[in-house]
Amino acid sequence: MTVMPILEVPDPRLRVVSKPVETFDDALRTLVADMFETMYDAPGIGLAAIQVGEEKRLLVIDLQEEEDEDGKPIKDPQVFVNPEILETSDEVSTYKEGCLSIPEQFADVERPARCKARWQDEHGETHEAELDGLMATCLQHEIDHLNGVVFTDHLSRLKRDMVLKKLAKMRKAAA
Ligand code: K1U
Ligand code: ZN
Repeated sequence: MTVMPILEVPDPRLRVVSKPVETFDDALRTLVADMFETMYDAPGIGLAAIQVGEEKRLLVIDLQEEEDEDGKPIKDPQVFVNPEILETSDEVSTYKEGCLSIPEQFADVERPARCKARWQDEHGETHEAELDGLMATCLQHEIDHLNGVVFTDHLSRLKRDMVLKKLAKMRKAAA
C-alpha cells in the first residue's frame, strides 16, 4: 500500500467535477487501499479521490469513534463509490471542519444535520442509509470535493479570507 501526496489549495484539480466510477476491478480496490493508507497517515477522518489527483466519484471515511481497552482507536473503514445525497434535513448543525487540502485550518461550517444517502461499495453493491452526526457532516464535506467544492466556499468572504491568510502565513513560516 502507498501513501499518496495530497493536493492542496489552490491546486486547480481540486475544482474539477469528478466522473462516475463504472468499473469495479482490482485497480479500483488498490486505489481504495492506498487512499485509506494516505488518510490514516495524514491523519484524517475522510479523503476524496480527487484529493490524491484521481477524478473518480470515490471517497473513504473512518471516523474511528470507538476505542479498544488500551485506548487505541478501532478502525471502521467505509468506502463510498458514486455517492448521492437523496434527502437532507431542514435542521442544520455546525461543526468546526478541517480539510487535508487546507492544512491546519479549521472553521465553523453549517450543513444539514442529517441526510439520506445512496452509494456503492468497492465491489459495486448498492447501499442506502440515513446518516447523522459527524458521519453526515463528513460525507457532505467529501461529496463537496467530488463536485469541486472545498469547505471555505461555505464561509463568508471575511472568514474565507482569514483562513486563507492564516494558511499563507503558515506556509511562509514553514518555507
Ligand atoms: O476531506 C478531507 O480533507 C478530510 C477531512 C474530513 C473532515 C473533517 C472534519 C469535518 C468534515 C470533514 C479531515 O479529516 S481534516 C482532519 C481531521 O478532522 C482530523 C484529523 C485527525 C483526527 C481527527 C480529525
Ligand atoms: Zn476536505
